[in-house]
Parts: sequence; structure tokens; C-alpha cells
Amino acid sequence: MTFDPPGRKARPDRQNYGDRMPPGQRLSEDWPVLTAGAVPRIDLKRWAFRVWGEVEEELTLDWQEFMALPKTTVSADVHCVEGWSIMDNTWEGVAFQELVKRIHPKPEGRYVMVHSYGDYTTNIPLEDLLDDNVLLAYKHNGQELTPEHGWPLRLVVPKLYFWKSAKWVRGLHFMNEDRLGSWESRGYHRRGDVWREERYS
Ligand SMILES: Nc1nc2c(c(=O)[nH]1)N[C@H]1C(S)=C(S)[C@@H](COP(=O)(O)O)O[C@H]1N2
Ligand SMILES: [Mo]
Repeated sequence: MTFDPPGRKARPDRQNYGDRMPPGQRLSEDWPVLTAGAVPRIDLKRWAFRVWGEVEEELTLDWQEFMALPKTTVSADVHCVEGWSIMDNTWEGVAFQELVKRIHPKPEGRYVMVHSYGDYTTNIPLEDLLDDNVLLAYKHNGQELTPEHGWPLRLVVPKLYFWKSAKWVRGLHFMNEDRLGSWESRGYHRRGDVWREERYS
């Protein structure tokens, strides 16, 4: 028996992932923490998730209301722009498609700015968020997220580099034009598609 700490998977040594491994990526043995700045302190009693901007129904949910939304489980690989990948992650949370049913984006609201506690932002076209494996996750491999990995809630967008998977997410701003988030305005690619190697601009 080997013991794997939460959030860490046994390394499938020399396993060949073939076409599942995107160009320029290699397996990581563990799950690094990559945060610009400090881990924000979050009080669940005051936590809120908001959707605003170019939508028919703006939305504010507290933690209980968010947890009452239908749950989904997604298996997906993580690919960081710096070249490490973690395969076969299980994420549990609320599908973006589930949220979108409630907010009815306006036709002009095709661009989303994701906002996090602690001021991090990242821009994602609505079309990319509509993939059926995009979710707002509160669990990873069966465990609640840890503070440094985004507790209580993070976005997960498997086909984009991991900087787009915002930790400590607090809201989505639907916009009529694409604007640049924290890393995108510092030279990271506007879109960040893993399969097209859209790393930097
Ligand atoms: N709010 C917030 N989300 C964030 C970041 C951050 O600094 N703040 N870093 C991004 C980057 S660059 C990466 S690679 C991943 C790292 O997630 P991890 O620390 O859980 O591995 O989170 C992304 N989401
Ligand atoms: Mo990153």
C-alpha cells in the first residue's frame, strides 16, 4: 500500500499518455501551488457568488444557495502554461451549463471576465465556458479544495491553460467585448488554448 496525500496522485511511471498529452507538456509528480500574492482569507458566512453585466438575470448566491445547485463530476487533465500536467483529476461542483440556464446571457454578452477574491481576474470567451466539462468546483479527487488551491470554489476550464482556472472565484462579468485579465495583460495569451499552444502573446 502506498499513501497518497489529498490532491496528489501516484505517478503512473513511464505511462504513455499518447495523444492525451498536449505538445510541450510533461507529467508532474505532485500538484504545485501557483498563486500571485497571498491566499485570500474567506468567510463562508459572507461569501457570495455574483453574475452581472450583459445577462437577462443577474444573480447573487450565498454559499448555501450555491451548494443547493445540481452537482456534477468531471474527470479532466490539468495543463499549466509552464509545462507541467496532471492527468485524471476528478472535480466535483456545478457545471457552467447549469449556471448559464439561470442567467440567460444576452446575445451581446459573449465575453466573460472571471473575478476572484484577492483581485485576480482572467478573461474567457463564453463559447469556451460552454464546453460540457467546464465547472465551478469545490472538490478535487473527493476532497474539499484546500485554501491554497482555491477553497471554497474555483473555476475549471480543462482545454485552456490552468491560469484560466481561477481560484477563489467570486463572480462572472458578462461583457460585450474581450478585455484582458491579470496575466493576459502581462503577456499571457488572450485565449490560452492548450491544444494550439496559445501560451504567450
Ligand atoms: N485567483 C487566482 N487564481 C489563479 C491564480 C492566482 O494567482 N490567483 N494562478 C493561476 C495559475 S498561473 C495557475 S498555474 C493555477 C494554479 O493552480 P494551483 O495553485 O491550484 O495549482 O491557478 C490559476 N488560478
Ligand atoms: Mo500558471
